[in-house]
Amino acid sequence: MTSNQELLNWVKSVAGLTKPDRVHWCSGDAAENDRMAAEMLESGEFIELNPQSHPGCYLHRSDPGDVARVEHLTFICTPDREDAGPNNHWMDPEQAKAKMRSLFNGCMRGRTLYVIPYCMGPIDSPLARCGVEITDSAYVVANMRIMTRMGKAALARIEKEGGFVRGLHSIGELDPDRRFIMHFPEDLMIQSYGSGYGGNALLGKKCHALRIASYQARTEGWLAEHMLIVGVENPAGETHYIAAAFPSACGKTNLAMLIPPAAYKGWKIWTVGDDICWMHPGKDGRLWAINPEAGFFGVAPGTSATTNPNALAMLNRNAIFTNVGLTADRQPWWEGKDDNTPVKDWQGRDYDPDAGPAAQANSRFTVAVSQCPSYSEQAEAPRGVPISAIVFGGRRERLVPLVMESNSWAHGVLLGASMASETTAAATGAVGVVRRDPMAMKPFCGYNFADYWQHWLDMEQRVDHLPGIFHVNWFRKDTEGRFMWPGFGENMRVLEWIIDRCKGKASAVRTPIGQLPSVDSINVSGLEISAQTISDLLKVDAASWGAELDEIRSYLESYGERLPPALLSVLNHVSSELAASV
Ligand code: OXD
Ligand code: MN
Repeated sequence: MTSNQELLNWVKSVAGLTKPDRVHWCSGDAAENDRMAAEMLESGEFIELNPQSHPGCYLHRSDPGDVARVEHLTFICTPDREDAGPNNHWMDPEQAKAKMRSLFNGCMRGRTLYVIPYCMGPIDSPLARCGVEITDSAYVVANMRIMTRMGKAALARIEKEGGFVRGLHSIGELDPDRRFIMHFPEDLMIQSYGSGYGGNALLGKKCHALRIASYQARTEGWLAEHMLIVGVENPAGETHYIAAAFPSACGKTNLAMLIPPAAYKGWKIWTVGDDICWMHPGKDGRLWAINPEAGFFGVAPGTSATTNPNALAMLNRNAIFTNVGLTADRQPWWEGKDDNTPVKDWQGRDYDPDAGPAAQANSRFTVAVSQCPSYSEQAEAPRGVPISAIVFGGRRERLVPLVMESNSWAHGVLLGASMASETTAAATGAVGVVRRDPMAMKPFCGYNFADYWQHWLDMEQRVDHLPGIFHVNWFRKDTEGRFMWPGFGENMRVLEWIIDRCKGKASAVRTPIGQLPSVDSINVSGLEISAQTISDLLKVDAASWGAELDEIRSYLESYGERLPPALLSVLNHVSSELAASV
């Protein structure tokens, strides 16, 4: 099994508590995967998709009450409540452990306990970190095999290094009243009960690579962020890497594998990651990033040959689909995919367009990053890729310009800290409501946001050649409610401006809220868009911004004494410049 005594003892004690019928140490090899898939086909957890059109693909239907992350049931458990901060739900660690102990007691009777050693990041990267997830869900094992470097190699690394993050998961009874996702950052430990879904159950993702890793990153002097990583290669063969943070379901996956428009002949986009980015200060004074994941757990609805042809191309083999519809010839289907007609909806009922969509709004695909046509070879580089620009963004119908650059690093931290977005279906709760989502980390930061912003500010002392910080908004609407910017592949034009700014090439106009492109510095060749629309996309309405800054101030001040004074002083500076500009 393993030479790591700590791991062996932990597995033994978990088995003693949960009382499974069997314990299986996952090797991660193909034979194991095939065997488990066959068992899941037998039990109905997997439904085989058309082997001609979708070889190696399966459909999984989750419990209808278990279809998204549950932020209200997700806790950070630190001895001092203040360390979790107002951005997190908090529970006393001893109380949380006792609660979880009683839930886990005997919960795996009749089930198999799977031990999943995994590595977040390239297996030989010094920037990678390991964990072990114990679960009673075969579906979780199959997903973890795609999403992480799982099995023998990860176990060998754990045995060499010693340390690992401990994650214990059981689907329990899938009862929403007995569902908790607990994090114990100081113990590098996660305990999750009562959900089999995505970020609640695949513990390497949000729980480890963001909540626990953000805590580790602060202690060790790096950044664990909710960001995609993309390489932009120009016709001269020069590649710049961009890390970009957007709240859930705001198009990160689409941007990560964008196809440049026809006007960008010779340009290429290289996908390193679509959701999580770990950035470390390098010896050369730059920030170097890895994608800790090995797969995509992407939102299916809306993914089509128009919005994301690269995604569609990678989804015809070795993929798991969760909560999508099914066509008569057993192909996966979701709203916006193509003009096939589904015969079954995501719950396996006969499809009735009047009874709701065929695919659940947060239905997902799980697929290896390496299957993406724009997959970057550099995604495997142990030292990571050097980041030229950090981009923050949100879904805002009004106010926020298409793109702007921060006036300084600290101002960039303010841009990130004051991010806001209209909510989507990725989490339970109301959709379309504006909420503050600093750095897109609101549901994912494992400690007090005030300390997190200080950590971001401190990077200025740690890194000699910091990336530029930008803010984008693809979602601004006109007075008739139509999107003003075409988005998708055309976002390339904004990426070009960003990279040119990093190279000191493109021109910008300095405003109190940031540096905006001069109207003719965004390349619109081949794009049907009026000069008026471009200027509207870049409009800064001082009165509305005054109100926005007031809201940002009261949001930031809700963090009380821990709020970094430097952040407040940048905000004061922006406010007074804005007031002077009218
Ligand atoms: C995700 C999310 O699943 O952010 O990536 O919700
Ligand atoms: Mn995400």
